[in-house]
Amino acid sequence: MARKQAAKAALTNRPGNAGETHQQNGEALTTNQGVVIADNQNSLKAGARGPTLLEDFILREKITHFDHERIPERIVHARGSGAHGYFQVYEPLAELTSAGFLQDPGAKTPVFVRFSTVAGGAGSIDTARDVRGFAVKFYTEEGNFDLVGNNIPVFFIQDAMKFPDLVHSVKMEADRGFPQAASAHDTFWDFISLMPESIHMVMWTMSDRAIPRSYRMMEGFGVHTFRLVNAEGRSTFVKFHWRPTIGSASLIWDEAVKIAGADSDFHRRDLWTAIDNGDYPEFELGIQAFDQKTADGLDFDVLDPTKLIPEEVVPLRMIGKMVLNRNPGNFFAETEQAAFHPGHVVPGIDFTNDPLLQGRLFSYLDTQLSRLGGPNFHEIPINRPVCPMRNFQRDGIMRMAGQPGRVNYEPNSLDPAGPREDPAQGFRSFPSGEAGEKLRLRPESFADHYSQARQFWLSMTEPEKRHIVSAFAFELAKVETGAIRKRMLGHLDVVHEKLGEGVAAALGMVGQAEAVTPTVAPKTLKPSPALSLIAKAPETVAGRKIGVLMTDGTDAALLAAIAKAAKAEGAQVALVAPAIGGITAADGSAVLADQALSGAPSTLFDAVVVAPGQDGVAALLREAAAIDWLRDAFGHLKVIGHVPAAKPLFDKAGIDMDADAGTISVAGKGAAVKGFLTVARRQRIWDREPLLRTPG
Ligand code: HDE
Repeated sequence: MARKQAAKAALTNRPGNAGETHQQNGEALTTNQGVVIADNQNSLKAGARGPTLLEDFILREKITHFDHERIPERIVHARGSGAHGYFQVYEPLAELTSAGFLQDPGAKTPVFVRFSTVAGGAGSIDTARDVRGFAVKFYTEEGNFDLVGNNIPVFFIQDAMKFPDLVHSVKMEADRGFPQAASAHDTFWDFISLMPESIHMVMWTMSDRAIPRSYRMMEGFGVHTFRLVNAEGRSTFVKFHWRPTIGSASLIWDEAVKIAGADSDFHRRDLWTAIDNGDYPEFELGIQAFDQKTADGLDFDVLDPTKLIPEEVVPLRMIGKMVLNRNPGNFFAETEQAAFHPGHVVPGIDFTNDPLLQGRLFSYLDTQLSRLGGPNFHEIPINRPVCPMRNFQRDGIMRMAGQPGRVNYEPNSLDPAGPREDPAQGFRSFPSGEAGEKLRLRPESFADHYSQARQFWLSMTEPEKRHIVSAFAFELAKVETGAIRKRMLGHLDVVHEKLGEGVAAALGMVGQAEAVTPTVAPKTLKPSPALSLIAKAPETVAGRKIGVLMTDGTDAALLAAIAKAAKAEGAQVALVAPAIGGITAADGSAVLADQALSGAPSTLFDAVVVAPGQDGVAALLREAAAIDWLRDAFGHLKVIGHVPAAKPLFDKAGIDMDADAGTISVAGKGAAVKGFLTVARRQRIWDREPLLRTPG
């Protein structure tokens, strides 16, 4: 207390700052050694205009700490956003696994999740076309289990040996340092065009999956085949899946590009805001569990990470739910310092010989050493297990644990109470029989690179197919080297002639494909409807955001009706006005704006209402941002509610107020607003798309 008063006195009595009040009610500011700081504004100088003194230990401590504030960013997945929550299993899974956190439906296991993009740096945009990381750390009573997955169920390469090449090719080109967070450049497509095993994955990255609407609306996948092992030691193969309970949704490419400019933190902000509003993201955990016999019956190898098991072949069993209900208190301490590792498993979960997984088991521990500075990163609070952790590892850079005593080895007789191995409870690797020659070889069973790529194509709805064609055309149009484009067209012809033809036409390169002869001719597999996002999209506005454009003279009762109806369906509403100060509604009431038009283009919303007042609309006609607001909403296939007063704006934008099922009058308030929301549940008016853009 005395210290606090002294600090206050120091703050208010400083020469040159008389009368200023800095943090009157806070605790005293101190150095890292706990010394109270009297002046946090001025360095120590010899005379008012003299040189700064080297003895200013307060300045030097502060600046030195600042100079070292950054740690190396992750070489991949550098840009990410984290959230805390919990996981709860639906029913005991003892028949499949001995893992304790998968037994008790009454128990909540704390989790920390980090979603990420892969290619860009830590400060890059959120809406890049890219794979998203979906890493979950379960703090179980038996140790931490990390499920370090992606939002796409397959991967680019089959063997860890190729990972550095893949990543080098997709990152900024080495000489010029661009493009950032983009695969649309020569080195990436050069590599891909020479790696047929990557073709299946690029079908996914060119699909809508690679431009998710929100981290809350993405599926997640463990990718590799793992094992669950029960108490009797029986192993079952397993693929892990996450499913968002509000359904998956994606952006439209033009929208993603524009959002990148309007809000480069779009996904980070969305996740943060949803949790802040108590609108907690939820994901169900599903598994595909199968035995060796099923694995043997598949026409691909379950150890090959470029293949998936269609849900129609091995159905998904939902085993539990994850709820994300707390934002990090400090981004750096939690999200940045979180250290995930596929090798963090608990008894009852084990690996397979997937050669990509095997390589990852080495890589993640290694990367933490350089990123977090040494072998003690497990002591950082975000990484620390919640169960006891005791062993004879000692010392090293940044060791926190005191670890008193002379016994730091085992076996020992000097500390009978010290930690000992426990064969009954301890982790035991599944004793899979392994034998073979030492060799560097890709198994024959990994050789079919195109069948599942074709299956993916055939499983897509028409809009999704259009988007894939457009994405390939966009990316390849950015490739300067013609030979690479031609090689890629050859691969796409093998995937499916319609795909190859579509992309060639969009590029204006019909007939220029370089023929590719696959080692294994692709089979035409049965489509898997579960692979399409649009086909299984739930009709809902839950978790979505509705933007309402208002001006002076807007009907306040309409705004209230929209807010009420949206709330009832779990959607958020943002009121957008020409100025942040808000508007005077038709009834004379003042309505505050959530956002100003200049900073809130319609790309930030899932559905919109154009609700100007009779007089207010005139000002909008002079605002390019207002005209773009409407045009973009229409171009991005959104459902648009309107009032009669909006007519001049529609005319100026060249859009018919009765253009299609997605342009709806809300003038009737209650019932009309409900009608608007019912259509908005469809999320996009796909029929509009072919009228607005040709693939390419
Ligand atoms: Fe990663 N990966 N990866 N990866 N990965 C990293 O670890 C690596 C792979 C994934 O939010 C790094 O801590 C290799 C597949 C996620 O912190 C690094 C190989 C899948 C994250 C690394 C792969 C992933 C990473 C970078 C091929 C989906 C972000 C920093 C053998 C199943 C985790 C770090 C987070 C991060 C290596 C392939 C997912 C360098 C060598 C396949 C979600 O260690």
